[in-house]
Amino acid sequence: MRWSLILVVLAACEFPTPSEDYACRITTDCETGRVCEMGYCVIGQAASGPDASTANPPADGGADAPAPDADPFPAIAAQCVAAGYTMSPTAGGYYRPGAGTASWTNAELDCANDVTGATHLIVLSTTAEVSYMASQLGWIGLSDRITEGTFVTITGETGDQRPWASGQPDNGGGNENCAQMKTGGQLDDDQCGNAHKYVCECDGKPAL
Ligand SMILES: [Ca+2]
Ligand SMILES: [Ca+2]
Ligand SMILES: [Ca+2]
Repeated sequence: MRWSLILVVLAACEFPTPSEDYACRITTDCETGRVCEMGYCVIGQAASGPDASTANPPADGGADAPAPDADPFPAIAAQCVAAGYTMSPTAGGYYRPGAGTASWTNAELDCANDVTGATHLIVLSTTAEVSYMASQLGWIGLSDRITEGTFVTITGETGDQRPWASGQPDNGGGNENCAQMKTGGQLDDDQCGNAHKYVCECDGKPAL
């Protein structure tokens, strides 16, 4: 009795046999909305085939892929705004003053953490940025940490503005390798470990 009961239960649980209405050899044997799999029409769309592959050919590598000459900066700028940067119309870029003071290295780390590969201590590209930094004061992305006497920007940008104060840089005490903006809009090299205010810039250029 017990075994026959189990068999009845198993029979009840057996998967239903697809009716002959859904038998097929190829998908065209099936009605719209079904594809032929393992000899039966099952609900679904054909994943590939001559018609599917040529009906909507990718125009440029995919609908979501940007055009090769698309300017990526608007997207980067949006990330910087989300990270707390604001556009300065007079300075011509996106900036974020540091929340407090820090050593040059920690200031740069704070900036670089905002948007990977796009933010860093401000590099004075233009006189407009010099004027902006003169209103903020503190560390900028310029140092001679690598080679004494050779000041380079944190991004490798060249042709930048360097309004050194009279007599600067002087490598005072033999240990001044980081540039700061002082009152009056002039630069001084100072010990990198000193704590100063600072400004971060978002221009899409990575720190080297
Ligand atoms: Ca700049
Ligand atoms: Ca130096
Ligand atoms: Ca100095």
